[in-house]
Amino acid sequence: MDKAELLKLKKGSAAIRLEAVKMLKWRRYGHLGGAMSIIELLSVLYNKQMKHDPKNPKWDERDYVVLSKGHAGPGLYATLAVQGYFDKEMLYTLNEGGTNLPSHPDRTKTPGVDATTGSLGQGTSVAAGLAYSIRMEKSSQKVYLIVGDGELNEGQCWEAFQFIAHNKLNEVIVIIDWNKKQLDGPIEEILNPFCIAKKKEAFGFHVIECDGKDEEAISNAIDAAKEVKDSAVCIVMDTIKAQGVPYYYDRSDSHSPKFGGEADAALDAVIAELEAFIEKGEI
Ligand SMILES: Cc1ncc(C[n+]2csc(CCOP(=O)(O)OP(=O)(O)O)c2C)c(N)n1
Ligand SMILES: [Mg+2]
Repeated sequence: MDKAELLKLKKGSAAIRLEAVKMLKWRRYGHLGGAMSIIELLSVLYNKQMKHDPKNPKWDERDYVVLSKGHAGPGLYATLAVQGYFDKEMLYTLNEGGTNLPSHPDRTKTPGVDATTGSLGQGTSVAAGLAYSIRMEKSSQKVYLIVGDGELNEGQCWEAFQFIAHNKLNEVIVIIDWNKKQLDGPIEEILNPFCIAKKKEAFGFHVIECDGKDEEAISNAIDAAKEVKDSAVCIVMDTIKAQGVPYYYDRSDSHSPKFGGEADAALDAVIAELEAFIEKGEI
């Protein structure tokens, strides 16, 4: 990837993170940790890898994102606003009564949202069904299924994965956000999923591992996933919960903090840094 393209993707990540952090700080609470760990992925998907059209969200040939870890909705909303699916001002209705931006995505409310998610596990079956219909229609569309590592505790995920693998449904690229934490602690302590990559391999997937902090690595992993023709494919993406907001890296409330005081100061520092990078950042 050349430097100009990488800079575009990094500024794309910064623009999404900026809007998401500003929105969550304004709301005074929300799912920061899991939204932040997929920002680089969302930048790569919407700025480079996906076929989509913000002016025509229902375009027949679009690729689909299924955000199965639906609590990361604010990350997706910030992405869609930056892309122009709707005005950025709408971000400041997050979670309000009657909003089109409920905390978890709803396909009947938000332009650009193709799957209603939030009950963990269910998005994996939705994505399997979408991929199967793409296969039946002989379409070239793709489904990008984003699953949390804690979410893997849901048995439904493994039922859907088995279906995807059995049918060699590479129309869906399964992406696991391996941020090593779930709601109330490290995944290994709450309910250990053991080695996710080995487990996915045992389930019949071609597994690609990548650094989820690095846009180039993510994009290369997706390129490699698109080349897999004879089996299901899964990317295990190594990330940090609350990625890009270091104040939360070691805090136990990183999943869904309440803001104010010291936390606001930390968010303000991140906002200032992101704004400066977007304006005149180099790599
Ligand atoms: C079926 C179901 N059970 C419980 C919850 C509550 N819940 C929301 S997020 C979460 C933890 C998810 O962890 P992980 O998938 O690792 O998310 P991330 O670290 O990416 O935020 C839980 C238990 C839920 N949304 N759905
Ligand atoms: Mg997690």
